[in-house]
Amino acid sequence: SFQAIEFTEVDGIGRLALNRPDVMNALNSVMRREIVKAMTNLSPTTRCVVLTGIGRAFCSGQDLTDAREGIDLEKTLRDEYEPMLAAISDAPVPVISAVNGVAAGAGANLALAADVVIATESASFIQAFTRIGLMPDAGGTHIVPRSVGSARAMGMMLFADKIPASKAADWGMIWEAVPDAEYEGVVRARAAALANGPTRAFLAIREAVRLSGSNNLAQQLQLEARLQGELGQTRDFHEGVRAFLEKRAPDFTGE
Ligand code: T3D
Repeated sequence: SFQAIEFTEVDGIGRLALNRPDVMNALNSVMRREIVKAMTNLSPTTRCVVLTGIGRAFCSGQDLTDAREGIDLEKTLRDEYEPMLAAISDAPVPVISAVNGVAAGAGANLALAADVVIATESASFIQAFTRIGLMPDAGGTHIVPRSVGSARAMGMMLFADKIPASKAADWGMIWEAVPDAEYEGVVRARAAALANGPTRAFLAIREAVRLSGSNNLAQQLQLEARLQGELGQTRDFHEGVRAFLEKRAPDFTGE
């Protein structure tokens, strides 16, 4: 069992909850290692993971009580942050970040590493790094300019402004901001949709969308042909077509 996270699974939906609520779920070494451990030991029945926070915050970023003068930030990023981010962004199943409250510093960028981000309207995102004399890390300088453009990325990173969830959604940094009263239900429905969906198609979409940033159109068309060729051999594709023709809901199994 875990100290700094909680992991549970119900109906194919894994729930990875950051669990240091007294410090707004600040990231320490134990939490980073446990995220990797949970994500690399998913059971074969898990078909979607929801990454969220316990208490009033999603995650406040690096635990600043661990960040004393002389700390080797490069080593921490390479040895602990990179594997953590890879565990989320290259997960074998789709990952939803369910942002229940403030997501600051590396906590914001951890949330953004998921396939889809759903936030409650009272949540917010803060590229807090310059407040302590650092630049954004944890993948933020890659993902944020691609989703919101460089003008907004630069503004939020230089000024470390708090971006409310609804603005983050308007800007295309996240998928949706949901009124607090509806948030739990929306997260549950979206997670169920992914857990009961064509997993391999979801992972192919992730790969293609990610590579679109560096491929030209001809390369992307080749990639689509290859990935779609693979999906055309899957049980879920055959089931999807059969279900359509039989006018019933498909029963996707992820195979
Ligand atoms: O080290 C490396 O390897 C480099 C990597 C760096 C990556 C980074 O993430 S750098 C950025 C680090 N994060 C921050 O700078 C954010 C710090 N936190 C805040 O700005 C605020 O706490 C929040 C905006 C997140 C929330 O504000 P608020 O007013 O709602 O809550 P609060 O009162 O500030 O926090 C509640 C408690 O959590 C408080 O403790 P207390 O007073 O009740 O004993 C606070 O100290 C603690 N806390 C919040 N964030 C952190 C933290 N403790 C340790 N580390 C934190 N990051």
